[in-house]
Amino acid sequence: MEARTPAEVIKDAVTAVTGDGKPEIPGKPGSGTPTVAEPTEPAAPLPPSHEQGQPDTVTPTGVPTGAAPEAFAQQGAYLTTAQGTRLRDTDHSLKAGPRGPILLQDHHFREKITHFDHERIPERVVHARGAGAHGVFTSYGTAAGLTRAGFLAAKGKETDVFVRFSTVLGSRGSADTVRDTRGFATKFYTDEGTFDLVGNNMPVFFIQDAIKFPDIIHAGKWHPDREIPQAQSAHDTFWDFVSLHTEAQHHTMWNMSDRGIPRSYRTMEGFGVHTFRLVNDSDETVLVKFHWKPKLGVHSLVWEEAQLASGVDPDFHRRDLYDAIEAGAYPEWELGLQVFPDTPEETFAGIDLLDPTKIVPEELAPVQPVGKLVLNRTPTNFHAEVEQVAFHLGHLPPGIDVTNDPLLQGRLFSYLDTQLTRLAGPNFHQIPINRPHAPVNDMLRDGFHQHAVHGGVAPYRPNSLDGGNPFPAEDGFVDVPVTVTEAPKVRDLPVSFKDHYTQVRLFWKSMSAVEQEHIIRAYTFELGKCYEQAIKERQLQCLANIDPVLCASVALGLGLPAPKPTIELPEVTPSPVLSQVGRQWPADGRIIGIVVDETDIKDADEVREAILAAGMVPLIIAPHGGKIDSLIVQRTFATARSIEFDALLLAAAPVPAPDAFVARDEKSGAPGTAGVDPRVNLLIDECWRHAKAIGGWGAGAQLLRDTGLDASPGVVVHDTATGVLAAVQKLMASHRVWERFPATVG
Ligand code: HDD
Repeated sequence: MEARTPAEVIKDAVTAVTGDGKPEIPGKPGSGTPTVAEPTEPAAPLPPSHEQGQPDTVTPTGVPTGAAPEAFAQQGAYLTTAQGTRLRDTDHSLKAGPRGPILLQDHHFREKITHFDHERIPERVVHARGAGAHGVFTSYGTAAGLTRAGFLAAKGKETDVFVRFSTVLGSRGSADTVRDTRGFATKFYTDEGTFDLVGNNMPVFFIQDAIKFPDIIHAGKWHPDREIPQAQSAHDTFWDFVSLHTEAQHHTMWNMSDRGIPRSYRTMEGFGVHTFRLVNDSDETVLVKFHWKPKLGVHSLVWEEAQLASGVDPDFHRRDLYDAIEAGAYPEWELGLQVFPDTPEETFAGIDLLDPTKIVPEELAPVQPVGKLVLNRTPTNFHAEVEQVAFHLGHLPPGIDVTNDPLLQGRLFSYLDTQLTRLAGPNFHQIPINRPHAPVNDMLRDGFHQHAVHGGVAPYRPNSLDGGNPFPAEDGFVDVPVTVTEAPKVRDLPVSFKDHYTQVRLFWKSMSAVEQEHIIRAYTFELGKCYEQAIKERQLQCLANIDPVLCASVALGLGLPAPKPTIELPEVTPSPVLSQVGRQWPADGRIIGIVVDETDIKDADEVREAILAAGMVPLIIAPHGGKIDSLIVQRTFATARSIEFDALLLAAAPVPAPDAFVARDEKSGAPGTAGVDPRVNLLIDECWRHAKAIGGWGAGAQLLRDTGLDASPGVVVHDTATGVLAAVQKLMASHRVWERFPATVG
């Protein structure tokens, strides 16, 4: 085929669309692009569709609200005002003549614009960026002896849930894959009242006392003068705070570890962080910590992937969650409990259970599974559900109570308080996503945005006018009568809270060599972004008190001397379960990219089917969109980027098309082969650097041989496509080809 210049190709393409190559005149027949006929008169008004009716007649979780059909969000087929008056025109404001000013009397214009002007609500003061989904929690019944909470006690009991995942520091529009803690907040709509488990993907917190929360958040968020950096802890005020408040060192180490950059919400653990108190039918109590264990295992991105994703696809985690649910690969977690005797000391194995900067290693107190969570439905309307969902640690059913953890105590105030501004008033519990699934008979009345039409005349107790209603319940919430020690009022914490380093060392010592290397690189990157020398030096001192190798390696990267520890480094017993390396996981829902081209689609369809049958997601990547034979192309070389794939298969070694808009830079994309499309070389290169399994057959296998990559660990060449897939699947069980580190960019 004769090569054409890009300008010629563009001209041809434009002519193909407009027919005559002339500029398009909107609405003028025959001038090029087809005009779309606007439907004006439906034969008969359409009944409200399922989606239209849903928000008002049932809660977003599917429970009827008892609302009359007149309360549907959208009714009929005709455009109306908010008052239901049908409209003829919504595209032109009412003017004094076609060239005149808009008239103040244009009530439709004013209603439309005023409502639009007020469409946004304040974003959350923290955890502003998030995504949510509906699901079901099924109890195993194994907690029956520990708690009277019905949703945990009864075996097989199903409870509707809504989960919201989030980052902490960034604004609503910030990127998903930044290095940060992730929120993991679950609303259980139990028959006995709503239970909110408002946790994170890390089991410890920065501070021990809630009174410091505004301070750590002011330090972690952007600098107040320029409002940068966005969604980053790599700046001076964050490191100033955590190096001065050394209780933050444990949480900071978790953030610098691979846990700070999860692969997906589906591959994160969740933790209730605090110790809670359970009470059973016999009024016996135990102390517990809540854990969510993902079915797919705990997996992370590598730092370069996280950075790429922030630009290539800032919605990376949100998209992954919704794509997985829509593909039927429902995310799953087991809820588990670490159970401790409820002793007056509130300690276990010498660990203060009220200190939210401490974990209890699972080797000392195993996590006992009590139920399963499956997320199986995406929201219908993001604002109505994900933005308006309101979590609160005080939403507790009978059988679950709080402890005196000073962070938890403060949170009990903050979550109710924040909704008053964010959701504009005290009636946020009536917003559909927040409506309990248990019958509500409170004595709360009136207030902004009151949706209920309360009957009766006596919202007080006791009363004789409303027949005594509502009545106190024998099986109501139990405030466990914990004895409060007689002690003077103080602004202080227990002495046991003063050890800020032992468990940080425990975490460091529990990491594999690869994970330790990632931690060193993360500290070096973040501190390298700070300007103040004094802050770097102070943080290095904290690292010296954790581990000399860690400190020396980061100091080397910063070009600063490594200080000596100021404390005696404690002996610690590592907790292997904290490491993400060395275990095998199911590959359900993982994504495999398959590179094909016109010449080599042999076997690609068969492999695609086999991937689907294994519960994974195949994505066909080709030089152009549309179809190649019967194979539907899902990504083109222009739209595919390696971050999306957990493994890469090559059915072909595509050469750049002669007329493609591809810079033919044969130096780029190493390791690669000259003559191969550079975007394919880049895919292979990134997948290799990020330690992903790579496989090829036919021309794909030859390409891997030509590059010499076939000798690398985790690169599979085979005669048959099915042979390649089987080997790649095996490799994916450990998530990454760990042997390929440390050659990888971390
Ligand atoms: Fe918080 C939101 C988790 C300490 C005050 N927090 C919020 C969310 C999560 C957490 C997941 C998002 C909820 C959602 O999706 O709507 N927060 C935690 C964890 C903590 C913690 C695991 C420590 C163990 N938080 C904490 C403290 C305070 C707050 C100590 C205040 C004293 N958190 C808030 C808040 C937010 C919030 C300001 C913002 C939006 C909201 O509550 O509803 O009230």
